[in-house]
Amino acid sequence: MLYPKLNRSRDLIDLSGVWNFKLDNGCGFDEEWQNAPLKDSQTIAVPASFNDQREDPAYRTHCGWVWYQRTLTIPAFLAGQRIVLRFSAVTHFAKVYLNGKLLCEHRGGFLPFEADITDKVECGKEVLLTIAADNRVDRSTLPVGNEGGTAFFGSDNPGIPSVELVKSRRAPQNLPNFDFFNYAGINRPVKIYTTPAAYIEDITLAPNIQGKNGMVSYSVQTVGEGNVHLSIHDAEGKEVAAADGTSGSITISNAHLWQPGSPYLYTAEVTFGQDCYSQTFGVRTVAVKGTQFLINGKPFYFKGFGKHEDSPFHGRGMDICLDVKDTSLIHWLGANSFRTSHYPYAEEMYDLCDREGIVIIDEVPAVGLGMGSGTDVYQAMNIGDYHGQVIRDMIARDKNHPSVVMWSIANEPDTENFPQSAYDYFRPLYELAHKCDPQNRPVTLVCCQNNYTKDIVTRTMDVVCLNRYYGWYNLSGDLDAACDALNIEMDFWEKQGKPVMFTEYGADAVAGIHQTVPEMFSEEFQMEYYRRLNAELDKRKFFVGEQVWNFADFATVQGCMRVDGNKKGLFTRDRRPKLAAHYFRRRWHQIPDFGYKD
Ligand code: E8X
Repeated sequence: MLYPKLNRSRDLIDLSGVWNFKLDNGCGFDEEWQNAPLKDSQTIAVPASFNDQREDPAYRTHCGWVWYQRTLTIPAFLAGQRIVLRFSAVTHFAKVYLNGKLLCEHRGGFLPFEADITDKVECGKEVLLTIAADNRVDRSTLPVGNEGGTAFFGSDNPGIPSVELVKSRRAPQNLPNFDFFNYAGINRPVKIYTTPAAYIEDITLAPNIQGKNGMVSYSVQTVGEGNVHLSIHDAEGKEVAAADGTSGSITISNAHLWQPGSPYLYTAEVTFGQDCYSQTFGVRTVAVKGTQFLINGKPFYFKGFGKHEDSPFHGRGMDICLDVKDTSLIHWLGANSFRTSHYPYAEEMYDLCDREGIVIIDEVPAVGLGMGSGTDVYQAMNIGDYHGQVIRDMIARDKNHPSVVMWSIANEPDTENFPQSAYDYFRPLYELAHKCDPQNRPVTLVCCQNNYTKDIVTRTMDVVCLNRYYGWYNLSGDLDAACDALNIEMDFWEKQGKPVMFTEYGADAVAGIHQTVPEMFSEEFQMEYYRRLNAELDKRKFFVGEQVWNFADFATVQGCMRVDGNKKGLFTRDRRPKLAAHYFRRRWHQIPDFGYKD
């Protein structure tokens, strides 16, 4: 799916701004709020989560539909063009109305969707655009919500009569089975773009390297009549190759390779009839060989984090200034990568990482797939087809980014309690990800701290990605025991013959808590935790990466184990460095991107 762009053949209208907004009290659809201006509405900023924009507690606790509305007029001079309304993300379910008529619906809060409105609007005449968004998470959504139980890190002890009775009769609540605040609404931009009647629908570019040359196989999906021409330009704008036809292969002589730390982007200028579109790409290869993760044939070492799209006021809303700031901090730290935990991020962040030479592990919102040791979540939830659709859509959106080097098809699913059921669920999804990716990148699943001897899924992935908390959630505070336990597990993984990396390890540190003798929640303990564990991991040749949890402190559900959110950040939520950030800055500037474990 192409990112909407303004160019000589396409117009672009950004609908960001202040819209009208209203929480649904349960009457919205019965009263058909889409048919007329919202009564008693409030102002709301788009794009951004709605949750932090007002002092009304209901904005934080609301469970159900919210309504957004604005008017717009497509300029009369655009008559004759194809007109498309595009949402980069509406969380978690959207119904879109034009002048009260249902235009489209979309399930899923982290990927774009669009609708051709050419025949639905009259250029030059005002239309009423209404979006109903549902913020509920439950057993039918990704991410997964609990139903009638407790939220992640909930504190309810089952069986207390008064608690059980009240839980059965209190107002419906979102009970996320995940450790981040359920920010929702129109979190990413809403745009209108135009194309000529005959247009370019999609472009796929799959690079390879032969000797000094780049070999780029391409395909261009089009609608209508016309001929396709491709012109490849280098970073200086000079044409270096060209081709005709909807698909084929192009050779770029003496290609500049894209690689972490030294990104180089080419641009494929595609024309088709009156339409044109420019798609950047990088010449690079990604592969797993033995226990190595290779980029351009060289063994890469991941230095980085799990992140979140999370900031005060915007919530999970796109904050392009913060994205630029975060890439600056990634370079400041000497890091080279992050995982889009636990959902695909805004497209703009991937473009930024393409330009900044930062590597991405791209993750679907499959988080919370677990219901304890007594329930086979894969039997209890009928979500496999939808899970596969989300994998397809994420790859379709992000396939051309050189920064994306691996797909993660889930975070911390239950792979321990019903191992065969887990394997039967994930094997087809693993194969689907490989099949959908024109570049056939490695595929992984991020494994929760578990009985790794029972888990028969994690070891089948191309890279073993582990979230481990020895010294925090296990053997809490005892770093000698933590190192001992870590080494026992690493001995197990050494026999698997796969590359192994940490996609999470960490400790909460409340900024400002300092101790001469490091204990949990102090900045000194967080730094000592990493210092001790990294010393053990450095001894393992098959260990190919350290992604800490988390880049920055972030908002979570309320819970007895969260003090104003999750404090495992190297930075505070407003990006102030803790001691551990300075530790990693020293460490990571000494560790090369390639060959660290040679
Ligand atoms: C944590 C992280 C959480 O924020 C992340 O989204 C997923 C969790 C650690 C494993 N991984 O809690 O900080 C939780 C183990 C359960 C005891």
